[in-house]
Amino acid sequence: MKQHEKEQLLQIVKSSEKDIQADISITHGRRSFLRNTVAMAGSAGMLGASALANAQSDVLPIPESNKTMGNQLKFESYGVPSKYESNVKRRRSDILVNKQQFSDWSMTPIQSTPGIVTPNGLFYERHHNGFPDIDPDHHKLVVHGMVAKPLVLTMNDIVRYPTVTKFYFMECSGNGLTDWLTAKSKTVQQTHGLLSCAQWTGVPVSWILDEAGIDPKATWLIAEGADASGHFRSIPIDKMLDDALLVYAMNGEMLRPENGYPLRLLLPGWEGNVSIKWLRRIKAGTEPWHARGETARYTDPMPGGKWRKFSFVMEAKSVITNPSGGMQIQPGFNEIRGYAWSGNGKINAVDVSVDGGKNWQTAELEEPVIDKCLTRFKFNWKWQGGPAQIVSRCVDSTGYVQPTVADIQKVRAITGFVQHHNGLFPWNVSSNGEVTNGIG
Ligand SMILES: Nc1nc2c(c(=O)[nH]1)N[C@H]1C(S)=C(S)[C@@H](COP(=O)(O)O)O[C@H]1N2
Ligand SMILES: [Mo]
Repeated sequence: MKQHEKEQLLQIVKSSEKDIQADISITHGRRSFLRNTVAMAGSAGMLGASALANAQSDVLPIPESNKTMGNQLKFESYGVPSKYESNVKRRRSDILVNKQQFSDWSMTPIQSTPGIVTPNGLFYERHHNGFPDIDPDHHKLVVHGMVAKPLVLTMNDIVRYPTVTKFYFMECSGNGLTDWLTAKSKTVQQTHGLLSCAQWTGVPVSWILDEAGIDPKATWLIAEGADASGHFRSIPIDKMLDDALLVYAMNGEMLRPENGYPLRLLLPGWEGNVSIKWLRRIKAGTEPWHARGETARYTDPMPGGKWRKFSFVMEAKSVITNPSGGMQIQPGFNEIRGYAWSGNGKINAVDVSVDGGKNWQTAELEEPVIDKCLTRFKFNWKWQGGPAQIVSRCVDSTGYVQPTVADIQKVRAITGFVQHHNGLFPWNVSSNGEVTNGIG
């Protein structure tokens, strides 16, 4: 390269230093967007310059990591994320801070989980009395009550069945409970982080019930955990025979202790509370048992002071995760990203509004789009500066549209610890690019 060319190049690199950061995110973007951005930036040289810089080792100095030996492999280790990602962790709520950590929850940083799978170390936790340490060699599952042949199954018995592996989301019915009355969680981790998604492996409950010779007159079952809360719930038999799974693995490894090791129930699309962890017993009967978890808790207030029991399904819901509360955005291109999910089926469509719901545009759904699983949506937004309110709205495969808060108020009372709240959730963007909770 001739000297004057080099100087010219250095000049371009210098003047576009600020743009290099933008460039990095652009190379992750799509081609069509790449073209847009070049036009938007009004300088076709911007992309070319840093691409050249990468090729020119004398312009972009060779980093230390190229010159020194790498870290040695650690055999027989369990890998952990880069130390530079140490901010990505489960967190508790800032709004409701308990004095103890037994009946408590931790939330998933859904602003920092690309794709649809929640890594096991970030999967949200909800325990009613801590989590036990159970030796799988001593764990047993009993199936009894209205069955012809009661079963006692060890973990060895259970893993011998043929396997079924499925992607499903899990959401606590209390997800967002702090935000509808007095509000003001700051981040999407705190407003929506009792939500995770995994690839689960296990055995259909229907096979086990079949083997036990379930009485055709049985209509309800109880499932009970082996934890200190002795948590149990009554479950209608139709769900148990439909898609309920006895799960022992998630995301390519055995369950984590926090998530029910060595065995949990998984009721796809239903409130997390019925997916009993550390499962030790399933009993068949003809009516619900009116467990504490379905009387004192997990009931919905209705207009007129009544309470509704057994609201199992988590109805269609969506939320924007990027940008979201606590972030700061720059004018120009911002990809709006988020999750949509429905306990009743697949996500058919997601709309995004950048003016607080006055106008809606169609977002792109990222493959795969799976039944009762998190679905990713994306929307190309050019923020011109100036205040904005961004919000998403989803439609599921039954045609159900995610409701506004006003829609929910027509059919339910919003009071106390609001459960099963799937309302539209806006983020405010101020003219300096600050993103905050937009619940009025
Ligand atoms: N045995 C037992 N099962 C349980 C619970 C519990 O405290 N004990 N918590 C329930 C609640 S309220 C939820 S939301 C989910 C949370 O599952 P996770 O901790 O794997 O996210 O587990 C459910 N199953
Ligand atoms: Mo929950």
